[in-house]
Amino acid sequence: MFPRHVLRDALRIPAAEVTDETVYRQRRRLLTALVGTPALALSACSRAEPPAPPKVAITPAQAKSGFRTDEELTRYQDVTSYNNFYEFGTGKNDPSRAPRTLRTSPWTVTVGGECAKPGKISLEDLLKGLKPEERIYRMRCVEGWSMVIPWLGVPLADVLKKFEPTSKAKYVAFTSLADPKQMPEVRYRSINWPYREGLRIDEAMHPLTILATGLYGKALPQQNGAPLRLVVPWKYGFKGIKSIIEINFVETMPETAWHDLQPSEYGFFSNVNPNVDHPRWSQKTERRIAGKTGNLFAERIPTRIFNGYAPQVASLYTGLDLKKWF
Ligand SMILES: Nc1nc2c(c(=O)[nH]1)N[C@H]1C(S)=C(S)[C@@H](COP(=O)(O)O)O[C@H]1N2
Ligand SMILES: [Mo]
Repeated sequence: MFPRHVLRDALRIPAAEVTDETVYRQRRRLLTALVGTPALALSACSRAEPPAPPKVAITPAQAKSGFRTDEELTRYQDVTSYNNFYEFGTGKNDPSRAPRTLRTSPWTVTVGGECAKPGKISLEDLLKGLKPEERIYRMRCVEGWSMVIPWLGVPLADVLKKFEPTSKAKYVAFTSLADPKQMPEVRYRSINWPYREGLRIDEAMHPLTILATGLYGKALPQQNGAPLRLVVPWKYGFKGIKSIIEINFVETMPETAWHDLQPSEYGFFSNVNPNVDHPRWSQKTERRIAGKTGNLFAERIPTRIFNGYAPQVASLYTGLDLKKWF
């Protein structure tokens, strides 16, 4: 059962600023809290572990073929004004319109768990010796739109290796800042703050996975997750956790913000998959926001399995039932 203040906070979300989806989520959440839904409660509790991943080596050439795409880029103005960053509001335009209250310098990241060298480290030291590279990635949001974004970032693997993960590090858990003084929406319970995400260790170490520090050759704007966010191009956008302050190596599958909110709708893996519908909508097509028009009424194009990155990542999931482990 949710504490009373959670219900009150949930009800207080201004309707005008909330998408249908958010309203729906809140209602479901309240219903679950008030009457309890056995099916949801059950799936929330079942934390069975998926089969161990196959040991696969991705050749550098294979990986590199995914680092760029010739597809038309999404304009800077669209990448930076149509966002999901609930800490700054639940509307797509809220994060870009929010006052610049996030203090990104100094920025400290705490790294811990199953590793030989845990510690609290400044962003500068975290990135020391690593040169941000440009990666042009297709990005696909679970809500059905997609973008092509030139990120600046470093391979996550290079950062993680500095902390010497042990053999018990089967997953990596990430946590965002959740400071109501810097992030106005954190006062409301649209999400169980802090925002949390996770990857299996092989996904985290995959060469396509980056920690982004910029886009279009410039530092990340606040609304895109300054100063440091995750980018995993074969997964739905919500895996790309923003404004990261904590990284933990863990032995069991970590809880994630969206799974916590609605386990029947958001799985841990969240690989882009046109063959697995979201319970309330199809995932077969996407609206590509790109080019000069960048408009929201663009024609829908077919969504590809693993967002088109199957040559690079499909082997990570050999033997995994993608319908079960969505
Ligand atoms: N901390 C945090 N990270 C987040 C979110 C959020 O609300 N809070 N939204 C996620 C979702 S749903 C998407 S689609 C992407 C959007 O990233 P973009 O705004 O840079 O395109 O950020 C993800 N990372
Ligand atoms: Mo998303």
